[in-house]
Amino acid sequence: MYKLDEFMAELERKNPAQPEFIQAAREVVASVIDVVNKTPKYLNNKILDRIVEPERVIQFKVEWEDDKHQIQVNRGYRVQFNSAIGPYKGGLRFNKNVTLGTLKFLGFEQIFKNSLTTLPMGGGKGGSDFDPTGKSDAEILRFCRSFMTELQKYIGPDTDVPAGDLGVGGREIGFMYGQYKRIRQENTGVLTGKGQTWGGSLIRPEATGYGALYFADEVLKYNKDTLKGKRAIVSGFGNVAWGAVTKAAFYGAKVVAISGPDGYILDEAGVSTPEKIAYMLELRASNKNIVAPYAEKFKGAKFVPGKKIWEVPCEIAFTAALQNELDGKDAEKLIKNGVKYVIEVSNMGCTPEAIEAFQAKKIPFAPGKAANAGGVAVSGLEMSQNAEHLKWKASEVDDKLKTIMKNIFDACVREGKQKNGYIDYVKGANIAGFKKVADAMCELGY
Ligand code: 2IT
Repeated sequence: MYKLDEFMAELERKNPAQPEFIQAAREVVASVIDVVNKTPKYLNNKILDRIVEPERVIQFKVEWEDDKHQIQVNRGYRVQFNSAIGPYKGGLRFNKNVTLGTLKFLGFEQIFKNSLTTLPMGGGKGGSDFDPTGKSDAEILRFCRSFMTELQKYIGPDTDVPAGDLGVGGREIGFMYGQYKRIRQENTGVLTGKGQTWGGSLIRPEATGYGALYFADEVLKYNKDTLKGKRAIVSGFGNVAWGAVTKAAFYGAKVVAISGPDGYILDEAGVSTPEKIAYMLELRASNKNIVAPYAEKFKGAKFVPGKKIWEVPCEIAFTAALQNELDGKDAEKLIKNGVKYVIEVSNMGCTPEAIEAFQAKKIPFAPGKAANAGGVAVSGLEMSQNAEHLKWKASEVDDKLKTIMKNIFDACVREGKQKNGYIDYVKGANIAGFKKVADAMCELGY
């Protein structure tokens, strides 16, 4: 029999200075421990001990030359966490705060998220402590080339298929895919999130944000409610926030705030016009990592420097920036201001204290590994298209994405419904994602 505190103490001892990984692991283990303890095959297979250990961790040196002809050194990683149900799949994050612990948390989350999509994908994550802020395109190109020169040794279309994450978008995927092709002479789907003329899937850029809104739509419908007319806020202003704002506008919800590391934008008229939504992409492409210019461009919008977006009253809050961006205090503010639904679109966007606060008030809370799975799901569809050397229509991909998000929602309800009728989406997502991977691991032997 497993005991939560004992198991976690040992995991912490083995993984010192990796608090994000420990946080992600504790949440999953706490959700599944009763199921594990009641299932002899999981106990006999030592399934928890085995699932928290990455199959492989690769760390490498990335040397590149900046525009001043100075040599720069960064660290690159790929965490190949679990391949029980398919090739490792998960993004690459370029951010100055990236450590091995960050990528282990992301890789661990990815195992269960990918399992939830119903597609055959294992879990992995990679990246670098490279900081794209303020870099020129030429510097980004040289970094990406050097990064892929090493990474290409460890990946392949049926082995490990990276994609984008924070700091890695279409431009970076292009530079890395170009180098992969140069070295390996292969036009295979070794990365996803590719450009539309060289193997990318339609809807992939929008997929994470769209998927999150499809999920939110299901949550609201389940509560006999509708997105139409709802006042919403979306943290972040990157690719994911952009997709979420676009689809929120489609459903008739009014997004009144977005945010960046410099503060947040309050736009009571709504961030929902095509011009404003397009401007989010421009802001991101500038490499400056700030939202302040939005308020200069659009009259009536206000920039609030240095403050967190969660003080803005709203009915639906979407996290679409970073892990632990919404803590217990933020949750109290949102609750006081009458928040009705919280949809985590960033990976582990909420601290355990925040989740506890929402759940204590019976506010529906959708965790990232369920709500943001649309991104990796369409990555999986991109792999399918690449494997059959075809490209599907946008409507075909979008329909499949919608079906996948509905399936994830149903799985959460099935595994997460409490006696009082409240849906614990955290537990539901963790149990449903876990079972498939654990069963596969049992069947594959050790
Ligand atoms: O967090 C994520 O699911 C991603 N960054 C997307 C991963 C992918 O392989 O598309």
